[in-house]
Amino acid sequence: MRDRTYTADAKPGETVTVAGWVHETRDLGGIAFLILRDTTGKIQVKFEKDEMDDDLVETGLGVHRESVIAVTGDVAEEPRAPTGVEITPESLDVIAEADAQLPLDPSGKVDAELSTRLDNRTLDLRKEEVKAIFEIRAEVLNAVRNKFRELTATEINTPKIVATGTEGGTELFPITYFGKEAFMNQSPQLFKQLMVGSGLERVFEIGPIFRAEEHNTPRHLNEATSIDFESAFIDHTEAMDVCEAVVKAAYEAVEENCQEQLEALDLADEFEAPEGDFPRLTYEEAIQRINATGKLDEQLVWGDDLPTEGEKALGEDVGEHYFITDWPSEIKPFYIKDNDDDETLSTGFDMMHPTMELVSGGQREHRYDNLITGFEQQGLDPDAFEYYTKMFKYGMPPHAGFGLGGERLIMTMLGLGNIREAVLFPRDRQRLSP
Ligand code: AMO
Repeated sequence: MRDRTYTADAKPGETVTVAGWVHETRDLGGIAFLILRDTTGKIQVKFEKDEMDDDLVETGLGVHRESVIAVTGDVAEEPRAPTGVEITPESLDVIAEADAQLPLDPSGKVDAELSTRLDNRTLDLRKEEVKAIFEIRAEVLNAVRNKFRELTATEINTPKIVATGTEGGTELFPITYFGKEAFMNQSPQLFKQLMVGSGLERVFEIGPIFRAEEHNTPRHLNEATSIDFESAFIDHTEAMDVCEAVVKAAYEAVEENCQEQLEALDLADEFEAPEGDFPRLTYEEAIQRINATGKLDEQLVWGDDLPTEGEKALGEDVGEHYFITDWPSEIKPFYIKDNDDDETLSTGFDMMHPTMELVSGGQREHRYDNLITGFEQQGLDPDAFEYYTKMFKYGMPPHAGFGLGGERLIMTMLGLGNIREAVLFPRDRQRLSP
């Protein structure tokens, strides 16, 4: 529609054609109103029954809510209208009539279960506060991308159909690939590492990862968006600096560019970009602090992975984003380099929001022999990864990087109760469609 005007741009004194959805109609007798909604907002359309063509009034007031219509008419100031202006229609076209019964109420007056919302995402995203989440998500990804580019990283895209997994064998989704077994990739880990040895040196990727985890929890997805970074000639502490800069850039962009969306989510007053350096705790300090909270039934000992309740207790204690460093080597994956001074410690790190883990990263093992030993120690067959290991024989620089969970970043930023709220069409144990 070339001559369409967004409702937000309709100015008093103009004659415009607006197009969108029938948000509601209100018939007050001699006068009636229709509220038309588009992506920029809402506008009131006024029907003065005695002064207008009967057909026009009948069509305008008879059309079902959520139908798509176009209205042409004069715009006038009207302080009592929701946006201060209203249109007196000259013509009204019903472009796509909606059923009288809708599976959920986009005006938000009637609450719907999350599953009903996810089954009807089109209607769900007609709600301002739901649309706002995805506008913020787009802003976050844009800010992250800009920050990486500013840090001279090149955006890459790596295969999602692979021959081997990297993040634990039980979490792989097998598929059939021309009669051979293949898998959906769990992480671009090995590919991004291969690229630090290429002419690119420093790369990032924003793309899907697939995890066949059995958990059906509010913070796990079976298809998630991973924000990955990897760079040659940096160590894990420099990777942590980049990680911190990227997360801060995402918050700052939302604070600067998404006030309207934050208002729609009722977060405008409390939203704050993190300031100051994120504290860096060692794993040992972390377990001591968790134990000291007394919130766990059993005390944690060296070598334990941090249970969810432990992360929660520590997060409450720390109260801001923080890193956990110096993890025991034995609980970090084969590609993470051990500490040069103490090989029981790794260079792996996690970055945490007070409520959950957002990032894993570390310096990588770039020495061929150590890498092969690492595979064997984790019970993995190095031959299956030859495409990867052999490149370590042809000049692989020291390197480090991280993977940041995109949906967890948005979930924690907006205080969403369920990670599915941050995904248009989530994939979980029960949900494969839409
Ligand atoms: P890891 O497996 O810890 O590390 O994943 C990195 C981050 O990705 C997010 N994430 C998930 N989000 C939602 N649902 C899931 N099932 C899920 N799995 C992971 C989390 C997590 O912190 N290759 C390493 C990264 C690296 O070392 O560069 C990796 O994949 O926020």
